[in-house]
Amino acid sequence: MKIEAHHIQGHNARMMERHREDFGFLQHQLGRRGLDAAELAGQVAGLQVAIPSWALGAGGTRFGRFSIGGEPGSLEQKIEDVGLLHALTGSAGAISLHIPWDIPADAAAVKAQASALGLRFDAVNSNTFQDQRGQALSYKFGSLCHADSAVREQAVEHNLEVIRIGQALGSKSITVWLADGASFPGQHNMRRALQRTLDSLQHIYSQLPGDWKMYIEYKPCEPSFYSMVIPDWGTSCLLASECGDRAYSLVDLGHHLPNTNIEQAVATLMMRGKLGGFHFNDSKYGDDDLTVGCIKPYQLFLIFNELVYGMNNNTAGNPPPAWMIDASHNVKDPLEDLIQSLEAVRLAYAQALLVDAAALEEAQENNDPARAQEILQDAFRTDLRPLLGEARLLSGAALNPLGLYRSLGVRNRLIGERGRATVATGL
Ligand SMILES: [Mn+2]
Repeated sequence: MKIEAHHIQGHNARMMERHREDFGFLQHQLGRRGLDAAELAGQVAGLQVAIPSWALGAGGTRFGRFSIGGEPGSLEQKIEDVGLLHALTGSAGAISLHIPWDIPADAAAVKAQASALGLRFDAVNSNTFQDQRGQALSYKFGSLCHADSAVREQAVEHNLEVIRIGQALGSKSITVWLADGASFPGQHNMRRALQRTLDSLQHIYSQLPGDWKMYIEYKPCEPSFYSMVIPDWGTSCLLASECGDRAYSLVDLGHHLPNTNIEQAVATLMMRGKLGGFHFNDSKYGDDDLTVGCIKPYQLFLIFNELVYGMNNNTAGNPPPAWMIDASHNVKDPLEDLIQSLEAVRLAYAQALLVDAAALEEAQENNDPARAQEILQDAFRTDLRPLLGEARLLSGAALNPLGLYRSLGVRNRLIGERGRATVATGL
C-alpha cells in the first residue's frame, strides 16, 4: 500500500476552503502579536520525528497481546509503514532501528527503499535486555554491569555490531538503554555495578565512529524493581560526561518517577550541552508508553518551551536533539496512534514557538509569577491546529492525516495485503 500524490491532492482540495478560512483567522490573530504565521509554519514543517521499527505492530502488556491485523512482518514492510506515515503527515522522515529485531539482510537495498520514501535512518538501538536464540551467555543478571567480565564483553560486542549495522544504513548515533539493575536489596554492590557499566560504556564509546554520537537512556524502575543501574538523568549525564564529548543523555518521557519535573531536567542538561535525544510518550502511572500528549499536554508544552529556550540560548553547544516516538500501542491501531503522536509533538513545538521570550524574561526578572503564567498559557491556549495543517501543506502532506488514513481504508488494505495473522517484532 502506498499513498499516492493524487490521494493527498484530492483530499486537500476538498478541505482547502475551510483550511484557508481557519488559517487566515490564525494569521490575523498572530499578526496582532507581531508573529508571522507563515514563517512559523515553515519552522514547524522542519521538525521531523523518527518512528521506531518496534512501534508499528500491536504492543502488549505482560498479560496479553491483541493483534491488530496487517502488521508489518518484515523490515521492508515496516519501512513501508513509516513511508505511509510520512506521506500523510510530512513529519515522520526518519526510522530508528532496533537490533537484533530488525537486522537488514541487504543494507543497501533497505537504504534505497527508505530513501525513495524520503526517509533516513536515525539512531540505532541495541538490546541487551533479552537473550536471543543461540546467545552464548545470559543477560538475566545484567549486561554492561554484569559480575562476569565475559558477559560484559559480549554485551559490548553487541553494541559494536549495532554500530556497524547502523553505519551501513547511514545512521549517526546509537542509543543504549539498559535493563541492568537489582530487584532485591543486597543483590548488587550498587557502586561496583555503576563502575562496571561506566567501563563498558567507555569501551563502546572508544570504538564510536568519529561522526557518531552515543545516547544513554535512564529509567528509575522496571524491570529491576529495587535499583536500576542508571536510574535518572543525573546518573546518565555523569556517565555521558565520563565517556566524552559525543556522549549524551537521552530523555524518555515515561522514564521518571511520578511528578518529576522533566522540563527542569531538560533545562539542566541543555545548560551542560548534554541533551542528545528525546523519546516521546505519555503516562499516567509509570512507563505506560501511551500516546504523547494524550494525558499531559501542558507538561509537553512546558518541556518544549525549555527545548526552544535551550536551542535559542545554546551557550554550551548542545546539538539538535534526536526526536523519536517511543510508545507501545495496545488498543489503538499503531499507525493511527503514531499519526496522533506526530501531531501532538508538532503542536507542543508550535505552542512553544509562540511564547513571548522577552516578556517572559521581564516577568521573571521582576518576580511576577502571575504575568509569567499568563504568557505561557496565552501560548498554550492558542489553537494552532490550522498552523500544523499549513505546515503539512508546505511538505505536500495531508490536511487531515487521520481522516485520509481512515477514508482510504489503509488498515483494511494492509490486512488484505499481509493477512490478519502477521506479527511485528517489538514490544
Ligand atoms: Mn525509550
